[in-house]
Parts: sequence; structure tokens; C-alpha cells
Amino acid sequence: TATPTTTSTTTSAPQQSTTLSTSRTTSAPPTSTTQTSSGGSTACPAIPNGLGTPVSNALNDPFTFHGGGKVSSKADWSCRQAEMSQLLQKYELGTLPGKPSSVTASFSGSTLSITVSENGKSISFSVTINNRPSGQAGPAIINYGTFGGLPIPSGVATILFNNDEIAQQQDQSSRGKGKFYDLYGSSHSAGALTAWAWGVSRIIDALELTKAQTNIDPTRIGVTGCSRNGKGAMVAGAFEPRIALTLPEESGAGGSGCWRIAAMQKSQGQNVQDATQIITENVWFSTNFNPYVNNVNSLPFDHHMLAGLIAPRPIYVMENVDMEWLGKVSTYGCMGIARKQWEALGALDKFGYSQVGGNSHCSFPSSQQSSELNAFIGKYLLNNANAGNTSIFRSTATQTFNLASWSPWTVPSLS
Ligand code: MCU
Repeated sequence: TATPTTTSTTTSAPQQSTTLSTSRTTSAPPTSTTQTSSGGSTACPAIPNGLGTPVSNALNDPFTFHGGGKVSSKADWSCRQAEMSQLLQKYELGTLPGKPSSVTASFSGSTLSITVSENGKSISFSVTINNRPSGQAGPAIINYGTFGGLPIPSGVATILFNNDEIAQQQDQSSRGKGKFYDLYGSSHSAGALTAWAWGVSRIIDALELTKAQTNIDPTRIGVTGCSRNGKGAMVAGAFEPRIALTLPEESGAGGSGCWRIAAMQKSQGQNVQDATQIITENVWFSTNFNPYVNNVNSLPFDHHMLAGLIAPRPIYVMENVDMEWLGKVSTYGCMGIARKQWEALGALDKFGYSQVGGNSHCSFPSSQQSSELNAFIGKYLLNNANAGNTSIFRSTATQTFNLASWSPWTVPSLS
């Protein structure tokens, strides 16, 4: 067993030390209106107020700005991502705070302890790191909570994240409870999914500070969770650009499902989870979302665009074909259209959607393991270019959902 090491490192802004500070620019959420591309700084179009024109029987065009201009380059795509992030926060997920003024971390045994301070308040939480690499620094997967769990190949550490401690998720009485709200106030607009994503960002800040002790490479971090925690994994991948691989397991509605597709199914009498139900069940979303759940066609986004915040970073979405409630159709349609964002970026080898059955909810089926999950982890966390095919879009169901009619816009080729 490794000798326990303890270290404590701090970053606070402004910070002179080059070895201990985490970068404020790379960890900031994509919320600024100026994006830097290789050619320098590009001004992004201003985001007009208001919801814009409703979109019915189709998903919103990710390649047209909220103000109407076309996305025609990778620099434009970065601007559009910043815009989509702002819109999702404003109308659904609540505000994601920027990097706090101070994050400190210490590592002892297998426990990474993290303290975050902002505006004179501070909170502390810890995560457990198992199967740390020996020798060269290696990758890790952050695993939310206790539902499900993926078979993680050797060479990849796991980081156990008790997300409920950051934001509770019992039922509606959990609103504003948890360490995130101790720091930012119980009436902060962030729903639990956003608060957890903020927690993932703080874990990565801490990993940047303690790399020499943990032996975890903070540039090779994956995130996963199942069901409600799969929704969380998707939002963490979307909001945190340092996540190298996003692995949502059976996230369903509010994760890889689209609101409009669920609403259409609901209107046909199908028993699928939709926006009107989900806000009564729990506090995953901001109360900002409540006014729109009966009219999701008015929203300037759907969850294909939540996924689009990840593009072209790698994502592998696992879904269950047996349960309509979990989004048999709404996740298939949503991700089938989300995939076009990776296509536009020439990155189809970084997009996977796989919907199989025969397994109970959150018990990972072996049919997704060797040629899919291991291929994604192998290629994108273990740096094995020959790990297998990672351009995946499949369902074991016969799907009749019309992907083309629900995406009546042109997919550009962005460079
Ligand atoms: C798929 O995630 C949720 C689902 O949204 C809920 O309606 C259901 O009650 O619980 C699922 C879950 O988190 O199961 C563990």
C-alpha cells in the first residue's frame, strides 16, 4: 500500500504561484461573450433578450444564433456554446457561479478534502479516490452517488462524489439545501444539477492542486452517474470544459431526453416523463424553469443543445430500451439530433449513443461493455488510439421517430 501523503495547497485570486494556482481562465464556464480562438479574440454576437420564435414539432437549430446569424466556423461555435449555456441557465438550470475566490485541497490516504471560500463564507467536502495509478499520473472517472455504476477498466481511478451533500434531492422539500446553498444562499437560482456540476469543477480544481500527491492527471477526467445522477453527469460535462469524457447512464428525461419529444409523446398518451411532471418530483432544475414546463415549444433550446455544450469533446450515452418513462423515444430522438453537432465539427468518432435492454434500471448490461464503454474509456482516457470504434448510434428497438423532420435545418461543416 502507498504511504499516506498529506498536502495542503491553496489558490486564491490573485495568485502569483505558478505551481499551486488553478487557472481561472480554463476552468471558467463558457459564459463570457468573448471567446479566444487560435487567431486571437473573437467578439461574440450579443444575446437578444426574450425567448425568440417558438419551435414546434422540431428541435431548435443549434447552428443559428439566438439573434438569427448563422454559425459558420469553429470560432462561431464557441460563441454559440457560450450563448446556449447562458440560455439554459436562464430558463432551466439556474446560474452557474464562476470559480470561487479560494479553493484549497489536501490529500491523505484515499481522501481528497476540498475547502471552498467565497464572500466570507466557506464549505468543505471530500471525495474518495480508489485505484490510483502508480508510476505515471493517470486518468480517473468521477462517479456520482450510489445509483448504478460502470465497470471501470484497470488503469483508471474512480473518484466517489457524494453529490447529495452538495445539493439534496429527496423531493421538493430539498430546494436550497446542501453545501452549495450554504455557500451561495438557499435562494440561489441553481437547481441541483447545476450545483453538482459546480461541485465537479471544484473537484477538478482540487485535483489540479494535488496532482503530485494523488497521481491523477486532471486533463484526463471522466464523469458518470446513473438515472437522476446521469442527468447530473450530463450537466457536469456540459458546464465543465475540463471534463474529457462524459458518460451519462440511463439519464432519461432531463438528461439525454428532449422536452419537446416527451411532450409530443405525452400528447399521444404515452407514459413518458415530461417537463410538467419532473418539476413536481424533485429539485433537479431551477425554479426558473417552472413558467415554461407547459409550453416547452417556447424555449430557445432543448437538450440536444445541452449535449452540444460538450461537442466536440467525447460523450457516450447509455440508455435503456425497455422503459418508456426513461425516454425510449425521447432520448433516441434527442441524441440522434444532438449527434449532428459532432458531425458539424468533424468529430463523429467522439459521439456514442447506445440503447439496449434486458437489464434492470441502472444495472449496466454487458452488451455495452467491451466494444463500446471500453472503447470510449480506452481511447479518450487511456490514450489508446486502437481501443475500437467510437462512432456509435444504435438502438435495439425499431424506432419510428423521424430524426430528419425534427431537425429541419442544415448541418454546416465547421472549420
Ligand atoms: C431516470 O431518472 C429518474 C427519473 O427521472 C425519475 O422520474 C425516477 O423517479 O427516478 C429515476 C432515478 O433517478 O432512479 C434512480
